[in-house]
Amino acid sequence: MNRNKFYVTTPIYYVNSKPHLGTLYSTVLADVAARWNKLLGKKVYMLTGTDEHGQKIQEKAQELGKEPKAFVDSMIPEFKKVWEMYGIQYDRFIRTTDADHEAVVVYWIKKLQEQGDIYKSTYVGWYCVPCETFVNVTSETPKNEQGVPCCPSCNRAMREMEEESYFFRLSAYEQQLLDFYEQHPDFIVPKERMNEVVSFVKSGLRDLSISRKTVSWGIPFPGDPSHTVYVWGDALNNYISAIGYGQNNAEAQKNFEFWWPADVHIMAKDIVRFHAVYWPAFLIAAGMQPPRRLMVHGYILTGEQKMSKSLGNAVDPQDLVKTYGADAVRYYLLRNFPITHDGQFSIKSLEEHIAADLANNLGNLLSRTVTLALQHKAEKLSPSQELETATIALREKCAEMYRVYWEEMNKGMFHIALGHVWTFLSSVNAYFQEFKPWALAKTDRDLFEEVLYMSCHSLYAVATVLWPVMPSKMEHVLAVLGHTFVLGENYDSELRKITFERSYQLTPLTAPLFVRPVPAVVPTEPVAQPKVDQVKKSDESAGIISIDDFAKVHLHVGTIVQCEAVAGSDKLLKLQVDVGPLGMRQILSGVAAYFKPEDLVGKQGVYVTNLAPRKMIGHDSCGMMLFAQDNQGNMRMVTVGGPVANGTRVR
Ligand code: ME8
Repeated sequence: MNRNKFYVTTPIYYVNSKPHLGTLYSTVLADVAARWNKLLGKKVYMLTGTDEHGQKIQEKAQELGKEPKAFVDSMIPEFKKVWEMYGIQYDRFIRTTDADHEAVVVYWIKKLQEQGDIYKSTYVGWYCVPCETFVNVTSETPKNEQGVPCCPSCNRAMREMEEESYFFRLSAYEQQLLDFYEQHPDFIVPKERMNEVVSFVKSGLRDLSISRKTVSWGIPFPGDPSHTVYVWGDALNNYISAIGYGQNNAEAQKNFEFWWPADVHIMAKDIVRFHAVYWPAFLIAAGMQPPRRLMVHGYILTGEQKMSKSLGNAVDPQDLVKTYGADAVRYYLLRNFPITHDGQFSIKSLEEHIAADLANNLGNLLSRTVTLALQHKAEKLSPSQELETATIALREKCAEMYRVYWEEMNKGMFHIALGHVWTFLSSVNAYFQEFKPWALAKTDRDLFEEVLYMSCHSLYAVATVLWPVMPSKMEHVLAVLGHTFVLGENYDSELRKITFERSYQLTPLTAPLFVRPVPAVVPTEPVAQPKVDQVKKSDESAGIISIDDFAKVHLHVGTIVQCEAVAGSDKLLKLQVDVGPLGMRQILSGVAAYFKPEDLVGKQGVYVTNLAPRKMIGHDSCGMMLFAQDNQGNMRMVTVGGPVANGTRVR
């Protein structure tokens, strides 16, 4: 296995409408993974593109009175524009109407035909046009008011079909798929998705229809041009056609052998079955290895619904970039949405992250350091020989931050990786505050320079590790510290070292790194007010309460997606908790003596969500996390017996 290459893909998006925040999310995840691997010194190939054939696109073009090809051509600039705005560095933008891709699909089908994996029959059943999928209707399938079965994935009414079709012998690959899953238990992240896939395959695979007779907008089916290739049979092959599969030339073949198998296909859970069942079966049938990993992320929700083009609740990334800038939105997407869970988008939480994490914790540290150094003619900072214990400890924390960041980034757990960076930044801010370099400037020049040096060292490490997430802002931070960011430098081995090696040549900051947004007037999530107790008064003297009294307390399950120490307090931890439909909550909890922030990140706990918000040393706390402490002082978080959706009420 070539560990020095990294091939990452996004889904190829349908072009029935322009990109929205959900499609941007997958694309940013892929870009961050690609840049992270570049930072580690690997050869990287990132693929994105568009899925342009099929019934859905054909009908959309008809609706607009356009020829399908003219319609799809008209949509491409929209995608490329948004990816450029967000600094997406793809190596190829593949379109399923590209000639080399079409040729590969034809080659692949012919190969399957020759080996007897394709036969002609009739498809009788239901089809979901928005998902471009055949659905096996059972008694469990939901129906609309007219009694028409609805798609289990998107919930829209399906169409009944009876159509001659070519079938791929998917059922013949059932055992090989099960063997593959068993040998590759990490094939799908998160693991729960893997269990769903395995039980789907175990329940028995039916052969898959791979042609459509009534859809003319597609690749003509080899040997029978009255059919076109089913859009998923066409689209999935983009991952191999883009890198030279099936071409009759040595260079393309070499290229394919170098990059395949893909290291990670990124997607949301809506299209897992296509990637985890059909795609590996197609590949195994044609004699290729399945991809190494599927990274399946959650949905960005608006309210409680999946954000989607067709539901009309989509946020336009072009609007966000104008107000907040690309890097801040990229950061928000990675930090606010735990990759394995659904998460709600809100302008309020976007602005809170920009203000607290970017403008305050990071931007202020940079501007305080640089301003103070330049004010006191310390524009060149070099490592001191003898160091304070606190400096040595912080330097070690810096290397430790990199170690855990590295691990989480390689697992694709970007939100957790970022949590570690901000925990470290809190320590740097606390160190800065403790040593008060503005006072030291007059009393102890050596220590003053040591503190500023340590701060630059930390900012250098932070900016380098954050480059994949916020490339343009972090290159700027590095430039202010006197370093030109160039890929190819051995940042990985440098960041692993604990020693001080660099000198920093500071230049003035001409503007704040991140502008704190003027808070949008968005009401906080409405929390239903408890009804006035109209039932008989409970026996308060005995401590007995009625069920209605209990119902006044709203308890919900939530996942801690960030946790950090609170500067100036040794008791408090500041938690950002994903409470599902109730949104992200900032909750302060007095348990710093018992837990390190990283112990809590990613854990599900139980929270009182209707406590009146209160301020604790300048920070808002909107809820209370429940803990249990015994007489020996053991402190444990209150949690649920197994994972449940965030926002689930505890009763
Ligand atoms: O399915 N939250 O294309 P598509 C998070 N053409 N991610 C979201 C999202 C949301 N609300 N909405 C969309 C297709 N996505 C096929 C793919 S691949 C060979 C063919 C992202 O335009 C997410 O990655 O419907 C999801 O899987 C994908 O867009 C679906 O894009």
